[in-house]
Order: sequence, then C-alpha cells, then structure tokens
Amino acid sequence: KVPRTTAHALPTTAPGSRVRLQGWVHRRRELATVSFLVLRDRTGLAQAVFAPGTPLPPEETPVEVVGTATANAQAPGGVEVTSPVVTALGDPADTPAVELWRPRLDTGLPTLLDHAATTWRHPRQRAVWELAAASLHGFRSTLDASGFTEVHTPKLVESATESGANVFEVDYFGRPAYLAQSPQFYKQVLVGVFERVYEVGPVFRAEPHDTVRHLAQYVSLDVELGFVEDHVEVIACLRDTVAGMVEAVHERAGRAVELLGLDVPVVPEVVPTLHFREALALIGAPEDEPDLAPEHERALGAWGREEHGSDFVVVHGYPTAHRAFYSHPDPENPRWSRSFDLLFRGLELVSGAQRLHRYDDYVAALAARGYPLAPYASYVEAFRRGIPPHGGFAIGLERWVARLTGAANIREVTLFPRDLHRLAP
Ligand code: AMO
Repeated sequence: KVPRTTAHALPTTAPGSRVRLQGWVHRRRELATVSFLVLRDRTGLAQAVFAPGTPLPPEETPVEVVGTATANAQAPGGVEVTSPVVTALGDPADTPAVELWRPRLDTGLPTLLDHAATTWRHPRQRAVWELAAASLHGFRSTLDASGFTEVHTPKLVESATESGANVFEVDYFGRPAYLAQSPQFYKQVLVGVFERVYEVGPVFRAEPHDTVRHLAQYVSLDVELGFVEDHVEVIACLRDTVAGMVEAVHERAGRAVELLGLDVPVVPEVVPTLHFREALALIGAPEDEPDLAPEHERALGAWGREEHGSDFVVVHGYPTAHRAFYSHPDPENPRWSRSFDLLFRGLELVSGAQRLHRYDDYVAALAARGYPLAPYASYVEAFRRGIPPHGGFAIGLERWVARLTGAANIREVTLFPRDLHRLAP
C-alpha cells in the first residue's frame, strides 16, 4: 500500500513519489481545462489536480486521494498531487449543513450550534479548540512541575457545595443526589492525602438566566494546595499557573494565534491587586456592596489596563458573609475574607481563597449561615483527621478561551454548550 502522508508533510515528499492522503473535500474547483480538489486534514490543506470533467465527491465528504507528488509553485506548500485517484470514505456531507459556514462563519450562533458536527470544522473554529487544548497542557505541566497530583472526583454528590440555588437534582437509586457544582469538598479533603492536587473536569450549574458568560456545564480547572500561610501564597500559585497557560498557548497553538490574529496577554510578575474595599472606592460603588457586579468588573478591568498595562486584576478580601462558608475570614477583621477573584479583561475568570481547616470553624461557619450540618457531615468530619492550612482556586476554561479570543458569547467557544434551552446536539 502507498504510504500515508499528511497535508503538512506533503511539501517534504520527494517529487515523483507515490502518496496517499486522507481528509475531507475542502474545495472543488472545476475549470474548463482542469479540476482541483483541495483536501483538508488535521494538519492543513493539500491540492490534487484532475483532468477536466472527472467526477469529484461533494465538499465535506471524507476521502482518500492517491497520486504522485509533483512540484508546483502555485500549490499550497509548493507540492501537489497529480494523476490522482479519489475514493469516498464515507457518505457525502449533506449540502445545507455545509453551506451554513461556507464561505464565512456568518450564520447566527444558534444555527451554528445546531449543526456543530460540520460548522466546527471551520479552520477558525478549530483554532479555538486548539487554544483550549494548549491552555490545558500549560495548566497541567505547570502544576505537575510543582509537585501537584492530578485527581478525579465524583460528579454525583450528596450535597451542594456552592450554595443550593443552582444545583441539578438527579435520582440516585431512589434517593436524591446532585450533579457536582465544583470538586470543592473533594479537593480540600485530598489536600490531606496528597498535599497538592488539581482536577480538570466538568461541573454543573443550573443557571436560571440566559447570559453570555454562564453555561449549565463547563470545564473547571481546580487547584488546591496545603501548608499555605495565607491567600497571598495561593494567588502566587494562580499567577504562575496562568502564566504557564499563556506560555503553552504560544508554544503549542501558535498557528491558531496567528489565524485568529489574537493579542495573547502577558501575565505580569506582580498582578495589580486591590482589596475589595479599595475596589469599591476606586469605581465609586457604595461601601456596603456585597459583591462586584459585571459593570464593576469591567471598570476594574479598564483600570488594570490603563494604570498598569495589565489584562489581569486580582481583587481580594470579599465580605465573609457573601462568600462560600469554607472561605477563611481575615483574622485581623473577620468581616472580610481571605478570598479572591482574578479578573481577565474585565470578567471574573477565577475564584479562590484560603479555606477554613479546623473542624470547629466549619461547624461555626455553617451555623452562622443557618445551614444544617447533616448534608455536610462527611466533608466536615474530614477536618477532624488532620487537614493543614490550605487554599485553592478554580479557573473556568470556557471563560478563559472566550476572553482570549474576544468571543462575545461563551457558547461560541464551547463545543456542545448546555444552557437553559439547549440539550442537543
Ligand atoms: P466559582 O463558582 O466562582 O467558584 O467558579 C469558579 C470559576 O468558574 C467559572 N464559572 C463559570 N463558567 C461558565 N459557566 C458558569 N455557569 C460558571 N460559573 C462559574 C468562572 C469562575 O470564576 N469552588 C469555587 C472555586 C474555589 O474556591 O476553588 C468555585 O466553584 O470562571
């Protein structure tokens, strides 16, 4: 059998040698004197030249092309396939779905999502997933290099971690269970086993509102580390992790960056950081504001850019009463917590905190919020088994990619988004 090659490798093939390529019919061009078939595979585009009138499969049909590598300055990469034989390897793609994204990706988002099986083949769209994959590689390799262990925790759980409001209930062998909103409890408990852990996995939020930044299922990049002094150490770990993600985007997704014309951010050595109180004062919001609203985040993003040339801003010290019960209060002034958010280009990308780590503090924190202890029993019990001071954070992968690419809607950078209205494809 003729050895298989790829579009990327074709230009390095010795002229005159026999080649075999597999991919999709990207373009057919039928002229009076010659027909061209541009084949697309995972590595790029390659051109095959046919005698006029040769029947060619419709665009987007998976095909095999066998022929002779021949130099031609006009072909992509300077080499094309001549005397080719083309064989369809699957059913031809149905024309209407394909036409949705040809020649431009200018169809409405719901239609693009309805036909994700073909619309996501667009090179610009595939570039988006390459950015996500490269970022994940950077996330993992940075943490691996710092002694973290990757873990996987259950997604079917017995209690809500991030307040009960937006949790999906499921039937678990006749009793109620929930889809995990976060690996929060497990990652904390596992600090007691591994000291440093991270998890990449889906989390579920029954978000009742239609917004451009919320999904009902997203990929959470969770980190937790033990033996920390305070949240400042956790923020330093976050800074290095995001810097590692950026580095991997340059190293592994350079083609995607170029194709999309992206302005990849630089993560400053020291990210501009404000206490929650300072942040409110800076943007002129009332002192008793419980949280930052989206317009506050945008204003802080603009401040970071204008005053510090940074796409990133850390806000720490959110009011204890309005953060998750596991957040560690500031020992100097317990009204504020040792929690933080990282804003990226004016949008919350990360939440994190130093956590409580003593059993009695958990019992008190739950009681202070009027939560019953029972649903949290197995989690809270773990703090009687020797959990050191610790903290961590979670990065929303889709939010990261949305901000990186400038996508107006998080669904544009989610392969198969789940939201209030969408459960298929
Ligand atoms: P939080 O709930 O703030 O924190 O989530 C962390 C990050 O996840 C992303 N995110 C979302 N992305 C898409 N759709 C959603 N519905 C959505 N909700 C959140 C955001 C957000 O910053 N357990 C804590 C983390 C921790 O303290 O370690 C938590 O889950 O980018």
